[in-house]
Amino acid sequence: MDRTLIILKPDAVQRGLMGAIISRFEAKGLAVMAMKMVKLSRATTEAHYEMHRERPFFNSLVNFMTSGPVVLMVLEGNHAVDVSRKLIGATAGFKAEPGTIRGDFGMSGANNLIHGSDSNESAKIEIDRFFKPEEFCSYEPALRNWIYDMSGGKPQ
Ligand code: IDP
Ligand code: MG
Repeated sequence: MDRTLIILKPDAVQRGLMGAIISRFEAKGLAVMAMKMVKLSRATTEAHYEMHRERPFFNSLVNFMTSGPVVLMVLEGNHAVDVSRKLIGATAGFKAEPGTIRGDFGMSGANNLIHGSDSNESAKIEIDRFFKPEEFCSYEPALRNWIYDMSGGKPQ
């Protein structure tokens, strides 16, 4: 199964949207394998958004991401990265399609509620950045055999 790193940003926490957002991933069939609420340090946030360092919004992005608690989650499922990015929607709330998380809950291109890894490679780096191995709960999600056809040994 594939994994992705999700961050519920400070606006999602402050606006009371944690439950509504997490519900969408659960209902879709992605399994929560690790989750915690933390306040990010500037250093960790800068590393996470290093590819945007030269962009004009970099400083305000780091200020925003460190302005309050966030919720970090690791989601697991077949094609977890692509499926999550589709549920999340386009970067700016005013452009994101209705039905997506950003399209339904936000207006802003900066305060856009949620981060999701954009490839399997970045998911691995981001999961290792934010979670220690012992923070994962080892369990077999009970609904897996109903969410997927597992008769061939791998999810279909
Ligand atoms: P993504 O989160 O959809 O992958 P990226 O382009 O990787 O979008 O940008 C990272 C984050 O930086 C966005 O989620 C958003 O919070 C912020 N951001 C992106 N573009 C802008 C902008 O034009 N103005 C202000 N903030 C932006
Ligand atoms: Mg991105």
